[in-house]
Amino acid sequence: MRQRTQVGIVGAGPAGLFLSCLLARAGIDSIVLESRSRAYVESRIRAGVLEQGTCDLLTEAGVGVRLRREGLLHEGIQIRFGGGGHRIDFRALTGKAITVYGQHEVVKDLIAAHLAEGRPLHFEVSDAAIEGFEGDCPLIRCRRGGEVYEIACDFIAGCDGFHGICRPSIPAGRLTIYERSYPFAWMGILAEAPPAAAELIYAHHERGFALLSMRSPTLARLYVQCGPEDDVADWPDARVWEELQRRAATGGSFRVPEGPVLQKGVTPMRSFVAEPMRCGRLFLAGDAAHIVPPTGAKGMNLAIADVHRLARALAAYYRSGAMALLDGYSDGCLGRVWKAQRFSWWMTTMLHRHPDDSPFDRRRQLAELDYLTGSEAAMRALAENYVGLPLE
Ligand code: RFL
Ligand code: PHB
Repeated sequence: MRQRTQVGIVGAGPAGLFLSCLLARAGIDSIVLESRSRAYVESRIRAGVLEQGTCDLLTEAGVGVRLRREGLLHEGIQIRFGGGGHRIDFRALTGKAITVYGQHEVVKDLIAAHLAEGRPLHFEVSDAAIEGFEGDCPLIRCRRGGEVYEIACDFIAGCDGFHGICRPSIPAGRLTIYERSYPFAWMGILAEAPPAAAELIYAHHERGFALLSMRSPTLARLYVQCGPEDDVADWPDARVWEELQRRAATGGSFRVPEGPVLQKGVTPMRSFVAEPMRCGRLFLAGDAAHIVPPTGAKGMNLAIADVHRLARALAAYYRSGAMALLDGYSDGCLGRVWKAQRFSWWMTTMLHRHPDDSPFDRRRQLAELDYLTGSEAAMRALAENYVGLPLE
């Protein structure tokens, strides 16, 4: 079967789904192709922190109703080290806040709106491949229910994440890759337990980093720094709880509330940028173009900012034929991407234990945490990045 659309979108993560939503608002047709099942993408536990700007964009597009009702508004975070906690007050320092709302809930809301509006979205496609994007006839080819399915389009949006097929389809030599890996990873659990505190706690400890987050008043999302090669088998539940308790301990009676572990997984830590985020009529957005370590909570927010810019550029093109915004897409996105890269790298290096650190590095790291939590200027710099830099 062969169909035509204006924008063919590969990937139904936050980037692909929100792009389709914004394009529909501008009267532009799209078809979204996803390799996984609907159930899989709706239950994939990932990000949890939405910048205020991200919430505003989702709300303006009409997909923020449940987010406004069920999302948890947080006006600060706590940085914990040396057994003491230090609150960073986002509201006082920036006038803004963040919302804790699971990425899979955003995905559910976007899919529900998509299907309710009758827009095409195909799950469980296989063997997706793209061609023709360097000329005028981009084509996406895949298999759907065993049949060959082709989509001819004006533009392809590569929203297929870090392991997708769009970025690798760009001919060799066109992209410059900037990359850094880290000598640690995160062991993350979702537990049926109340959150440890009203706000997120980022804990730096001799034994490694720990993060106490949440999804709801009855679901905790918790992470501990682990080795880069560690596997869930290395981390029985009891070991995860023990490390959480030790790393988050204060001098007082603080305990992380424990409960049944519903999900467990390892998140590798990587910084990655592919430049430019475009090749002819193929535009990359979100994790397909860049990855940040999760310590700054920026990945999904960047994906949303990218497609906001892309949708605006495509709308200008379909209104008047103007290419200027499409031509400026990559540079426009990369300014924000690199600032988020810097912030995520900084949060990561400041808060984790680095296996090769010298005693000098160690003292400098503790001095940095001490300076951060004692200086209003330094706390404001963290806060304004964490709540999200202005979209334009
Ligand atoms: P996604 O979400 O990976 O979606 C890509 C989609 O493309 C599909 N796909 C294909 N479809 C068709 N054909 C193919 N050949 C395909 N190949 C892939 C995939 O199945 C998938 O559905 O990318 P997108 O949309 O760019 O969104 C990016 C975000 O998912 C990511 O940046 C965040 O999850 C990162 N992240 C966080 N971001 C935040 O903003 N705040 C956070 O608090 C935060 N915490 C996190 C995170 C990521 C984590 N993990 C697990 C990596 C915490 C963790 C633990
Ligand atoms: C999460 O709740 O999953 C979460 C929160 C903050 C981060 C990363 C992940 O920096």
